[in-house]
Amino acid sequence: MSKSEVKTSLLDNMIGVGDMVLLEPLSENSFIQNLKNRFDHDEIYTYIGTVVISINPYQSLPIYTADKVEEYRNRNFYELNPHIYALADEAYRSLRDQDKDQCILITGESGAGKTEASKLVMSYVAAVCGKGQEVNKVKEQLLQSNPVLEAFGNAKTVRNDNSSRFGKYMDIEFDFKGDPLGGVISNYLLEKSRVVKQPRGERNFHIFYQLLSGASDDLLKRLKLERDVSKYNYLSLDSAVVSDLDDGANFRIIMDAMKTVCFMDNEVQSVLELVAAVMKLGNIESIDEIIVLVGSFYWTDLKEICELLGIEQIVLERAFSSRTLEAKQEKVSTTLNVAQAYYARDALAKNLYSRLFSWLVTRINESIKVHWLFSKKVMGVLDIYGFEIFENNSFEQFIINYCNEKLQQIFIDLTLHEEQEEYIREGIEWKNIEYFNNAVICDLIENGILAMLDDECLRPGTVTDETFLDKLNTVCAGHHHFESRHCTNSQFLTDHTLPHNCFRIQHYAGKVLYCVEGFVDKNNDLLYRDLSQAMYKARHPLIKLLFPEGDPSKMNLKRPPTAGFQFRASVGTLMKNLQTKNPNYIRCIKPNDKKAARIFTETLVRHQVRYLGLMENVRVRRAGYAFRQLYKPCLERYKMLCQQTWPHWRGPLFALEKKRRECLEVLAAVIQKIYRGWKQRKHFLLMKKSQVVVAAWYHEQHNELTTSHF
Ligand code: AOV
Ligand code: MG
Repeated sequence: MSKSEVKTSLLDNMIGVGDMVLLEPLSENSFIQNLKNRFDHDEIYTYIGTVVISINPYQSLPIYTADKVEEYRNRNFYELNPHIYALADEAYRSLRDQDKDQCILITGESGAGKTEASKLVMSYVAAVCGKGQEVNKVKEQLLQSNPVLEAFGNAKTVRNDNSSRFGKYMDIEFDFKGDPLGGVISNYLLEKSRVVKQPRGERNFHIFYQLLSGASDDLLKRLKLERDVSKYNYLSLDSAVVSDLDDGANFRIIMDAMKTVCFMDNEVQSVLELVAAVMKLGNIESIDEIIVLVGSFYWTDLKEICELLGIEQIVLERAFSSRTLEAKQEKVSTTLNVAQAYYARDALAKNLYSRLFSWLVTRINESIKVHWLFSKKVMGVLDIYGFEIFENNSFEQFIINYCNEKLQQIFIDLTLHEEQEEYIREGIEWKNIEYFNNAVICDLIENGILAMLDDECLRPGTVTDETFLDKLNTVCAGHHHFESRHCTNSQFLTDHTLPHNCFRIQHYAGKVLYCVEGFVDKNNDLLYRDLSQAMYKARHPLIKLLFPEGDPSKMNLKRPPTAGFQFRASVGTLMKNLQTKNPNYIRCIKPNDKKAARIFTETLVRHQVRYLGLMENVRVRRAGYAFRQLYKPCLERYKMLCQQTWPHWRGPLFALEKKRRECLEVLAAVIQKIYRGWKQRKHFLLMKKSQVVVAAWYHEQHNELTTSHF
């Protein structure tokens, strides 16, 4: 069969080309046209081999029904229309049947559909894996952890009405039969600055609005809250109502979800008390313009916070108005000025909320933990905050974009670099395909900027954002991906329009201008000891737990590692963890900047296709071998097809009809080849893309042989 015949048959019932590997001719334009053609027909998924490209439809499509789940269940990857379910099914089956730990890596910029994709994968796996009362309970808990964490960790941004403001990695653990046992969630740096201030057009975390809108009058009264959003300084007003979000209904969903995840009633109450306290903290204002004196705060809110948290009012008032410094074992108390008092108030609100968030993750983990130890298989699902460029970018965007660089690095490493290296190792003739390796940017951030920031933060003496930028200018001078007003590189022309307090990084996904204001402070992430001690003195059990460093007996504890250091370490651990698993990629693309259905902005998509390295991905895939398997399992599986490997062999299978027989004969020849080649090469590289297509086509026609039979 000729290649063109194969293609025609595949295209018969498919819009455009389902697998970019088969796209003829291949160019960036034809690639984008194919995506557009499919998107226009509501085909949002397209493959590059086993990588799934997913374009956000911004509308609910009828493609996630129970019937669809059944359609994709136990079917081979290339058999049906491209779908995220096919990837989920493949990953699940290879975990269950081949004992390979899997990870699902979902990438794409903010609003591209990562979080939705992660939920689709999880719900698909939950639908197809084992049943039974115990198993169903585990599944429910795993699934219901999502709405809880989204309520506390997501917010409306200009890019996405439900933007993840934290990174999440969830390991789902299965037993040998493939039934889920439980899981573990890791969270990465919550964007806590949002608690006290949001950019124009954005909101605080969902839970604040949900609570005010959905709580009963009685509950609000107990929490000493008023329903009116405008009463709270920390809650933005201009975008308090988001058209697609029903905060009230969502509040009830979250409360139910917390029950499913086994939060006790008193725990839920404690959590809501802390949320209320954070909201009210924003309302504490100094009535004295110059110096904060005890008793000079607006009284009601402070009093109510103290009642909610079980803190003596005088203790909190003192902590907001003075600071104890220790020098040479002597304690000196200084009075805070108004700016310092506001700073202390905001620092407390941010810390309270982010610690509450981490506690929620820990608490959920307790519920979904696997209690008994035996061999288990793991599927990890990674859903982080996507690459973002805002009008004003600060430390948070820097961290978020760094995380995205690392993920892009894994993709490059495994699909472009490692793939090509493997061919070379196997002694296969290979023409190298060029691609941009962002390792150089990861290095700039890790060993340049973050390392320098830590040096500054730990240095004695006066340290400011400006001294940090000065140092950066010296250390990063000449780096191709770094630029600031006082430091240019050979790639960019000197840009005198750059503000003095900024630096610019040429990321894999575009140039981002970061303002250094707040970098040192956010990296230090320190809370005045007076505040942590005040919190520790609270009678509220949860709040005491959240501020262990306030314990007077732990006064001499070393300072905690900086935020940058911790983030870098946890991302490093995550990357190592991911590399031990079999990766499955979902590359999410955002079709337009309007959050609107049916609009495909070509320039926007082209930009993403470029920086995601999708063209290089197709080229490597096309030139390479789509299927490979180690000799041993392959021989084991097919030894009965040929005389040399199977003593009971009784000749070719004449009873079969012609096409099927031909196919098996091809396989038999291949098995002979493997047998002869045994021990000469580590891997057996079996099929070029055209042959895989034959197999896939063959399946469609005869419902028989497909690539995954190998
Ligand atoms: P993100 O996770 O990639 O952004 P989301 O998964 O939150 O993006 O998607 C943004 C919005 O797009 C969702 O709230 C849905 O309204 C819509 N959407 C995404 N995928 C689908 C789909 N498959 N079907 C229907 N609607 C969809 V961020 O967390 O901001 O990086 O940080
Ligand atoms: Mg998200």
